[in-house]
Amino acid sequence: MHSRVTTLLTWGSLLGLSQAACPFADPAALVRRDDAPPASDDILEEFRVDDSEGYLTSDVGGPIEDQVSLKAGARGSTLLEDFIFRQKIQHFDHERVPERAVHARGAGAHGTFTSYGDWSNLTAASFLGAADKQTPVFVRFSTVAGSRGSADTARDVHGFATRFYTDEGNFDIVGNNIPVFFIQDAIQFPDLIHSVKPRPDNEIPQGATAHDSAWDFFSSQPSTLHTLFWAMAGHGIPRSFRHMDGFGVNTYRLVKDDGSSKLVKWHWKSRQGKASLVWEEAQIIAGKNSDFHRQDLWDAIESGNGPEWELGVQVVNEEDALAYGFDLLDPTKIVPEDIVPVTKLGVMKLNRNPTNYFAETEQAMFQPGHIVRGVDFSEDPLLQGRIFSYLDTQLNRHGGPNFEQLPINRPVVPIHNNNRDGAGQNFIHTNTAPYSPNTLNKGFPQQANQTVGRGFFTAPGRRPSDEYVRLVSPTFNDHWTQPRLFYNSLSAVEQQFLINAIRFETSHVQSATVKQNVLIQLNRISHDIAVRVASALGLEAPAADDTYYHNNVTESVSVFGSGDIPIATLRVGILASALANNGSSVQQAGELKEALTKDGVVVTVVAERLGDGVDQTYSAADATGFDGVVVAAGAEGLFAANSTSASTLYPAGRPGQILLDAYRWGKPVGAVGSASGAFKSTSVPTSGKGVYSETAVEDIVKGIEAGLATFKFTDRFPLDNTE
Ligand code: HDD
Repeated sequence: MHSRVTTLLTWGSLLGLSQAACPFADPAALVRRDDAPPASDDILEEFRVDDSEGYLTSDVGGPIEDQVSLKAGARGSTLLEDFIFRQKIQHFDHERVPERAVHARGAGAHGTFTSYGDWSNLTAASFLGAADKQTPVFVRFSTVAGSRGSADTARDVHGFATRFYTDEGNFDIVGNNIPVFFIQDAIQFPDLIHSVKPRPDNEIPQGATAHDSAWDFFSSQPSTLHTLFWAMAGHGIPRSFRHMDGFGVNTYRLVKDDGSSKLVKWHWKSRQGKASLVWEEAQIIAGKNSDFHRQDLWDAIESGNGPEWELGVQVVNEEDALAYGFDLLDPTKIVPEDIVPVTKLGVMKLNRNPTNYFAETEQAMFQPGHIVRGVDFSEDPLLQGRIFSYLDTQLNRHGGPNFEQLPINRPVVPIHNNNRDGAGQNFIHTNTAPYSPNTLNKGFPQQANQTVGRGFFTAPGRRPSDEYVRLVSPTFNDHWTQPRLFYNSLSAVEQQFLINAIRFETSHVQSATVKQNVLIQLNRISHDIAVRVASALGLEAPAADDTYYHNNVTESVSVFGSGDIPIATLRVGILASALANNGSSVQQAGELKEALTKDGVVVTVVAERLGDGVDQTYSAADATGFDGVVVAAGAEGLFAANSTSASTLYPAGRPGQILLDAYRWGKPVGAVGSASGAFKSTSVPTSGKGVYSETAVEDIVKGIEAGLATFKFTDRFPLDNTE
């Protein structure tokens, strides 16, 4: 490991930024830097410690043995003198840093962003300054409410935080997979989080909003309703991190070289498509594999199928901030994509897993305040508060002000300023005049501004809107129009899922007042929703109030039904028998596997025991691990209720349970030839959408692949009988 400072100076001189020949003195030298930092697809390489050879050492380098402590005799007390013992135990005692107050559970990955073009017509941001320009990125996905060890598939908003290591400093888009937020003013964030976190007395429930305080807050603070609806729909339980879109949520500004600006909303559009689990499936996964999402991301990257998202913006003229019937500064509103389409600026591919979870993912410290030249904030009061909160929280997590020097947080450009000292200072500054202005260091580092040094645009063109007040803007007052827009834009079955989710959550609420308040708020969005939720709670819905209702719809809010999900990396389980029929079904499973694998599908052959073409046992497999299930001919005997092949190798009825669950959760299911008997034995209909019963292997492959692209056959889920 060698010093990063050396490297930074090397890059600095490559970029014309070394202290010795500072270009800031000469504006002519300030040309746009379209060349990305050198070979930076692995910016952490120099910090890695390779333990593949050498002796164990103490923290200060002396070779040691550390398995037995120093004692006063073989049976004696341990001696205080044992510095090896003390160092080892002390380090262990301090291994943890405080987990994130929210978004504690997450997984990260490295990748590259590639700009589609020169976007200087929109922004001076250098990473968007040229076609094919590449910028290293690190992304961390997360859930919000659960603690670090909670289950991945808890129903929740999901974090989608991206850091661009640009050649003009770090730029973070700290977003979510839902385009809106619960509150409009950052000062309410502690209230929101205290209400959704577990009860203060018994710390129950973990990573869930199905409890009184969450719904008390939601129903008392109607700004939450829009985000709540997205979370209660499929967006709260995505199939994977790869299958969700991302949003910057707050409105930002893009600023051009001439200082003019536009308002923008950031979007990440998944190239894997959007897909979600269904609730029962998500609940079962939470027990079967609480690492479901991080495993999926890791496996996809390890197999060379790293996920991709296109970065886009919705661009709105400054003077149009109020033109659409809501305020662009209000983070509880979407700008409907049918009104302002998304302009795609570039594509991000994640292609490398972290080498060390703690050093990279846990220590990644994102901030909405990390912006680069060409990006500016808006006056959105939620964003304004976020700019403070993230900086502050990093101080708490790291224990000192030098967290930006951690390898995962360092920019790839040199740092020159007069910030000094503090716990964990890594840099060895040579400037003996660390203040500004100075003459002793010839005025360096010099001040940069909009005209010299490619400095930040400081709030270009921004003016105070009015006098100081502690007031919610009247333009923020409508909380019901957009939840209804969202609901109207869902398919009938998605609407049903949303209602079922609210029924599930509010059935856990004890307080009669809270339940009544929930119905009052739902009724302002839709009388139908209020009636349907009330019917499950055994309550009366309030009378309809037509003053709130409209029939508008928009696009891009659904997670089911696009029918064109790319099938590569989706998982199919082939249920076979290694013991019946001389294992002929395992042989057929092999043929199915070969054909599906060619198209990138990840196939697991399941049978009673491992070996000879069998990847997994029935005792360990279940439908949560597969996006589709096929029964190979010859295995049907395992599914019969009075099966003679009943085995003690797995829990009774497991093969049938896998098939039935897959069907019930809307997944494509298939059977080859005689295996269609498995459908009958498990009461799975032998025909219908997404059910494939064929005699030829190639026909099953064709069917199941089409079924995977559809992903969920939503006609299998019953709808309420409504008028
Ligand atoms: Fe936040 C973390 C996203 C509002 C305060 N937030 C955090 C993370 C994401 C978001 C993705 C995890 C970053 C990571 O992976 O390390 N937060 C959002 C979005 C918001 C939002 C999209 C609304 C637009 N957040 C928000 C407000 C506040 C915070 C209003 C406080 C006033 N958020 C935090 C925090 C966290 C955080 C406490 C915890 C850990 C961290 O910052 O680094 O400061």
